[in-house]
Parts: sequence; C-alpha cells; structure tokens
Amino acid sequence: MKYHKLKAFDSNFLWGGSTSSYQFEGAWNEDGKGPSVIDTRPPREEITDYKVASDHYHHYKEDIALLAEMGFKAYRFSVAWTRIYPQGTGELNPKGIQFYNHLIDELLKYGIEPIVTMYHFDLPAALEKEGGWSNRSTINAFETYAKTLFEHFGDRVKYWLTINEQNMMILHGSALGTLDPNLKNPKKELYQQNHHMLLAQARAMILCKEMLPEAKVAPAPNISCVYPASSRPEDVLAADNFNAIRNWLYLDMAVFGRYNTLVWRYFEEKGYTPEIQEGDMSILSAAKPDFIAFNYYSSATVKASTQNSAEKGGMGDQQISVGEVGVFAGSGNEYLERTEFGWGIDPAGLRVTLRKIYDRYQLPLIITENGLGAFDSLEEGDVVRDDYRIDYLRKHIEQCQLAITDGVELFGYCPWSAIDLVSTHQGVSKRYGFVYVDRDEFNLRQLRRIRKNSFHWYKNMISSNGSAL
Ligand code: BGP
Repeated sequence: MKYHKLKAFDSNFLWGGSTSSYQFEGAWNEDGKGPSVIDTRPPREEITDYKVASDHYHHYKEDIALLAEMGFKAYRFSVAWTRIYPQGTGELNPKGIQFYNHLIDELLKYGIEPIVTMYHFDLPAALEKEGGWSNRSTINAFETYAKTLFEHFGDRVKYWLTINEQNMMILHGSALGTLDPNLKNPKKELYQQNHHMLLAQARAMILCKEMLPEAKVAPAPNISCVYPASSRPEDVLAADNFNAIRNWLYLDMAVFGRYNTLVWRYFEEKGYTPEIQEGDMSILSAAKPDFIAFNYYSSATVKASTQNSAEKGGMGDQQISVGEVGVFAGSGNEYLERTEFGWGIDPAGLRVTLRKIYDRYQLPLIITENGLGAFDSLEEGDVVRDDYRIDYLRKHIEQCQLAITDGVELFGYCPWSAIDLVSTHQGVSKRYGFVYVDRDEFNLRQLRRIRKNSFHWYKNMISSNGSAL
C-alpha cells in the first residue's frame, strides 16, 4: 500500500541501542563473578575470547555518557547471571548487585530508560555441570535469579526481557557457544531444554506481575519473516514449516501458552516430543507478556526439501539457515544484498516481520536488535566512516515508520550494538557499534572510545524523533 502521509514516531518512542553482558563487560572473573558457559568453552584460535571484551565493567560511566550524548531514550543491556549468583544459585554476590545498581543509577541520571535482559546466552557453568537446561532444577534457579533481580532493581527498571533469542540457542547453539557438548541426542534433548526454558520464562513472567505490578515483561526471540523461494505451493508449505519452527513455536508459547500445532507434529514425526509434567501447561498458559521484544537482522528464504542428501550442509548461524531434509531447504534470495559476513540485507523484511508479529499477537512491539556487522577501519584523526551502517539503519528505520503507518504498535528501536563489542562467533573485528572501541582480536591497546560517523547521524536522527533520516 502506498500512503499519502506517514504516521510520525510517538514523542515517547524509545530510541536506543543494545548490548549483552558477556560480549561487552569483560571483567569475566572480577569481583566475585563466577564462570558462565561462555567462559568455559575452549577459545577459538583465530578470534578473541570474552575475558576483556570492551571492558565496559570499568568504562561504564564513560560509555553511558556517550549514549546520553547521542540522546538515547533507552538502553537495553543484560545482567550476567554469574555476577549475581556465581554458581547459578545459592550464594548471592553483593558486588554483582552493586555493579548493576550503579549502572542503572547512571542511566537514570541521564533520563535513559533501562531495558534489562535477564539472560543472554551466558548460563552459569555450575548449572551446566548439573545438566543445565536439561535439568528441571535450572528452572528453579532461573526463577530465584529473576526474583532477586526484581527485588533489587525493580524499583527502577520498568522493562524486563526474559531470555534473549531462546530460538537461536535451540537452533544454532553451536555457533553461539551455548550448546552443551555433552548432549548425547542433541535435537531431542534441545527440545526438552526448550520446554524447560519456556517454563522458566513463564515462571519469571508470573513472578514479575506479582512483585512489580507496574513493570512490563516480554520474551526476546530473534524473529525473521520466512519467504518461500517461489510461488510453488510446496515452497510455500516449506516456508510455513520453517516459520513455525524458527519463529512461532517460541512466541505462540509465550503469548498463547500452547505449543504450535505444526511444530508439535514435527516433534512427533522426528521423535523430539518433550516430556511435559503435570502442571506445566497451566503455568505456561497463566503467564502473559505485556509486549514482545524481538531481534531482527534479516529475512529467511526457503524452498521445499528435495529429500536428497546433497541438501545437508553446515549448521549455519542466526541468519543462515541451511535446512532440514524433509522439512525445508534453505535458499538464496536474489533480491537481497549481503553483508561482508553473508547475512542478507532486507529492510522491507523488517516491515513484513513487524506486521506478521503484530497481526498474530496484537501486543506492543519493540525491536531490541538490528544492525550491520562490518570490518570498520579507524582512520587518522580518529575517523570511522561507517556510512554503510548509516545506510542500513536508515533503511530499517524507514520501514519501522511504514509499519507504524500500517497500524503496528511499535514503541522502540534499540539497534545492535550501542558500542562496539565482541560478536557471538566472529570476533571483535565484526563491529556493530556507533562508538568504535580501539582494540583488535589480540591487542587490547587503550580500549579508547571513538565516535563513528554513525554516532553523529544517530544523534541527529534521535533529536529529530526520526524525521531527519
Ligand atoms: C544476536 C545476538 C547478539 C549478537 C547479534 C549479532 O543473535 O543476540 O548477541 O551478537 O546477534 O550476531 P553476531 O555477533 O554473531 O554477529
């Protein structure tokens, strides 16, 4: 539809940016922090580990001042579970509480709304030792952890996100480093873990409502609209399959409290059916999110599976889906350009995704990640000409406005990442931030913060409330 006039962004629209604790904070074993699964995985030779990352733990004041300078209305960050409970459960670490108290207070000093992710890939290693998400006691540990966060930070934090990209941990855990290497029958066990995570999320959502009636809580999956590679009905069916497996499984449960029908049949067919204990479904259906947060980088395109073994490929990553024989096969999309890291660039796909999610769930939406990973270069005089990033963000923001004009209730945009940090599996050289952090894979240099071109552009864009794109 072509509109005569676009709706403006609301005056309270939450312009901001996102990070996650393990990719940004560093200080991996300081002040009582326990190890997470990210810390215990063997490091990869060609890229950095997460021990120092951007050293935000020691730079948070300077970092928040930069966000304030850009005019951020909101900042989405995650709490490292193992700073709060070094062993995942049991003894509380007061220094962990103190760090996030300072961080939140610093944000509020500048009028920046904190949006807190409770768990972003960094499961406590001590819990993994006991079976991690395969063990139902991790559900209790998560609930206790959530309760602690609500108790200590709930007086100041209004927006809570439960679990970042649970769908990617299930589908691409090996790329993310979250997959437990000890699983014997990974797919089957992963869907059991998924069930437990859904329960943990539901219990946290219920608790949030009880403890903090004014607060708002949401899931935070990675959602990409799935296109059929052609109008061939078989391709359309394959796209439906993948949409259900990749996207709707997670949101249907969070919002409607039930398993998606297509996915349930897929589980039965493949032998992945999770064990559901008495009472589980009533907890799942009692939990209701107030809004939906989602991360969007690209669309996905799939075609019908040819059922032949040549289809099998690698595992892919968050935005590269290889396929599953008999269910769907990944396909290219000739209409899209790609990033230097092979992810399709599809701004209109963001509008499609917003419309689909809103149409299906009728809840307010916020984009909690979206952005361009690139090899930025620091030029003489502290200049980073990341005009390609400005182009990417501008086009996606245009599509947000179109979606709002379509009638979608979108209340915020927090691209990835506020400041440079370490990618999930492609090192620190894959940069996303508005602020350059001067380090490379193995040389930490001074970790100086340098404003990129996109910093100035975003600042101007925010001050115009989205009209100066
Ligand atoms: C999302 C994750 C983030 C993040 C981002 C970019 O899947 O939630 O943690 O890193 O993708 O991905 P990558 O770092 O792999 O480029």
